[in-house]
Order: sequence, then C-alpha cells, then structure tokens
Amino acid sequence: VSILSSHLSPVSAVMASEKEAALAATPSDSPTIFDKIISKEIPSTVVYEDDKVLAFRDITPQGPVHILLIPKVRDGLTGLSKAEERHIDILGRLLYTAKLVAKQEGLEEGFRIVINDGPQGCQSVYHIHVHLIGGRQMNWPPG
Ligand code: TR5
Repeated sequence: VSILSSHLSPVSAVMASEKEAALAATPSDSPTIFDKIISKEIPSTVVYEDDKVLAFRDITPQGPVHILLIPKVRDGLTGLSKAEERHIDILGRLLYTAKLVAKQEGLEEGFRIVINDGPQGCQSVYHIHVHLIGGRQMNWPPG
C-alpha cells in the first residue's frame, strides 16, 4: 500500500477521496454543483454548449480527455435509473452530443462513455451526466 501511495499524484489523491465521497453519497433531488456550472456561477471549461446540453471538462480527469455532458434542465433526471419516457429525447441528445464532442476532441481511435448510477455505480453528483473519456487505451473490466 505504501508503495502504491507513494506513486499517487495529488490528482490521484483527489480522485480517491472523490470516489470515497461517491460511495458515501446519498441519492438526492437537491440542487447540485452542476446547477452552478450551468449558470456560470462556478467556472468550468466548456467545450460544447447549445440550448439543451452543456459539455465541460471534468475537474479530476481520468484520461487525457475527460468531458461531462449534462442536460441544462435536470427535470427529475438525477440519474439514469430515474429516467421516464419524457427523457428519451434528452438521453439521445446527450449521447449524440458525446459523439460530436469526441470528434471535436480528435478521439478518432475510440473513447469510452460512462454513466454512473447510484451508490453502487459510484455516482457522486445527482444530476445525470455522461462521462466521455479518451486519449488513452482503456481496459476492461472497469473497476
Ligand atoms: O462520480 P460521478 O459519476 O457522479 O461523476 C461526477 C463527476 O463530476 C466526477 O468525475 C467529478 O470529478 C466531476 N466534478 C465534480 C466537481 C466538478 C467536476 N467537474 C468539473 N468541475 C467541477 N467542479 C467545479 N466542482 C465539483 N465538485
């Protein structure tokens, strides 16, 4: 463990604590940090925006490219497990936009899409989001 710890960069340490927080996070319908990112109250690096979707760089990237795509209006969609028929359009739009952003980011060799859901899925922010991760070789199975 000490050998591993000594190789942890500060970013990895932040990631570890974020994931611990995710495991402890309670699913909630309260406003999240993403509301403040949407309103620009909290700055983020926006890579794509339209009237329905915002895409910005993850603050603790898991690869050379790590972008989060979120609906600007949550409409009860705290996570994928809460999806209703009325969300079908926005769910499709999030995935299609992920493809556009992947191209924009030059991820010609491939990429990974992740949607964490609930405590066991390691979700930490209860405003649905699609992770677009790329720029390195991915492994399977995920952790
Ligand atoms: O764990 P899940 O799937 O819920 O993903 C939440 C993601 O939000 C994580 O990958 C975090 O790194 C990311 N995150 C958290 C914050 C944040 C962010 N990405 C960009 N900017 C952020 N700010 C300003 N604040 C955060 N707390």
